[in-house]
Amino acid sequence: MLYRLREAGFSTRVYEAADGVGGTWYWNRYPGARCDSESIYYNYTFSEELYREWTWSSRYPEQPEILRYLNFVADKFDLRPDIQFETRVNAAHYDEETKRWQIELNDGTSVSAKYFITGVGCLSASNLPKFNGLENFKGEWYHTGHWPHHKVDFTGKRVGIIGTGSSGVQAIPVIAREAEHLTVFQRTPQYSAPARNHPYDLEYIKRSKENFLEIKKQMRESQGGQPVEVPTKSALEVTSEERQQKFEEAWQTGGQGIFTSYYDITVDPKANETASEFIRSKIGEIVKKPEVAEKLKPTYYYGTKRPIIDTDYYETFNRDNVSLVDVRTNRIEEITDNGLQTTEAEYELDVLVFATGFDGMTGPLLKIDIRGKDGVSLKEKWKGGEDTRTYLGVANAGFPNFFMITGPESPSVLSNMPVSIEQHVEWIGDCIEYMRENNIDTIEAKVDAEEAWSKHCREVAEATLFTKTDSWYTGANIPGKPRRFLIYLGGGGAYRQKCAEIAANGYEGFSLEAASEPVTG
Ligand code: N01
Repeated sequence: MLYRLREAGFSTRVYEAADGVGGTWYWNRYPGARCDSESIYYNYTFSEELYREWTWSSRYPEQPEILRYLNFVADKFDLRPDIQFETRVNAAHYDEETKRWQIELNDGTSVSAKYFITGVGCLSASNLPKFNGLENFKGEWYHTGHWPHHKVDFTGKRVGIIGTGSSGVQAIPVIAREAEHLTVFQRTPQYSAPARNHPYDLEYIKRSKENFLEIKKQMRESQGGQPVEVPTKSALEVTSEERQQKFEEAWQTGGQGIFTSYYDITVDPKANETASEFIRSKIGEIVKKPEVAEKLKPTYYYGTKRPIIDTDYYETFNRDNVSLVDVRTNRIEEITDNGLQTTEAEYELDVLVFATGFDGMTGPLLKIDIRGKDGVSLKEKWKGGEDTRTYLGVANAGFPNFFMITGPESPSVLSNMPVSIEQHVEWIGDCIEYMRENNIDTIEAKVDAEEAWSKHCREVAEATLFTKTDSWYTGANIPGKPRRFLIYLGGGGAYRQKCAEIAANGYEGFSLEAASEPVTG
């Protein structure tokens, strides 16, 4: 966004809480962290030169490599001089008199800006559940989403980990190899498929660079931001042999192939059960102790929590130094001086890892006191999350000249994030340029357009199984958080087209107010 606006001649300043670039890939340094989109599609595409200059080592690179990439981008485009690091935005208030945003920073200073854009991500507000007694724990404890910069040494230590989402599933095999003993505290078992990560061969990389424009086009037009074959068949219209073979191929290839095998996996309970049962049967084959395998078998609709890909996750439970505790039945009562007490036993621990996720979607935005017209905060407008509504996931009625990159009700986390980020960046950049060219002072979503978009999002989501599962997608992971499904499921390609049409129609659904004087940056 900085690059896009700076290139267009706008004076732009970025505020960043960390002391470096990278966002998710800056904070999530836990062992085993890696991306689950194929790396050749996990890129910016605004610069072909950038695409050609960077070479990924493998299919699913690890966090340090992705962070290196983001630093490479920041250096290549000389972004750092316009980024103020180690600075949090505490508040942003719209001043109706001046038609400007007053932005309060945690260093006590404030700045005034014509446009206020958030790039706070969907998963940056970490969730540390309130367990009694954590303050008394004598060992070390860490959250995967705020991992320290130094290496955490698990050698010879008794480690406990709470949480078996994507972060836990990635961290568990790596920690298990180092720790004296690892106890996994699992509340909900997870479906996971092998990643089968492998180094890329040079020919494959060469071809992808040569086909940059075609790959870019496919990413942008696709449903999920990656050129994946769109399934045309129902899981229920094929024979069980054919289905089994398809699932088996996906399992052997590794990655998200089961999720994208049939079009009705996340829509029809019976179709879903075929994929769910396939993964459960794999767990039964891999995990040697039947009682452990049973505990690891999920029952929710596969894919309605983020589908996970792993390296040796289920295999890890065959190790002698790993044990699994089901905290759904054997509840965590408190953290003690020496470990963790459940209703049935106390577990002595030297290190406790919280892989307990995030207050997703609205959490990062609501951490900032954002106030639009009449001093109304985003929190008030969204009724604390009971009535979160946006226009296209990018704008809000009552909040002029405020844009959210990958905000609630856009495709965001159910797409390949770099593609969705770029789409918003381009759209917002184009919009601000349009305003300058047409001497428009303010742009604001109309209430009825917002209502219609929000309703459409809900209708699309309600037609799927996503809303039937407790997950961070629905907000169910945060005690007391109102349940809302805030991801647009109509597909990234179709969404891009819709946004483009709205812009082409003179920003349909927005109120545009002409400026009395020429608009500058
Ligand atoms: O968080 P999660 P995450 N007591 O919310 C458990 C992205 N990501 O950090 O399922 C006990 O998925 C909770 O249990 P339950 C990706 O989008 C991507 O792992 O709520 N347990 C669950 O097991 C992902 O979806 C990658 O019953 C408690 C776990 O903690 C998103 O980030 C890698 C608890 C939290 O799982 C979040 O993933 C990592 C409690 N009080 C993350 N509270 C890639 O591969 C929570 N839990 C790119």
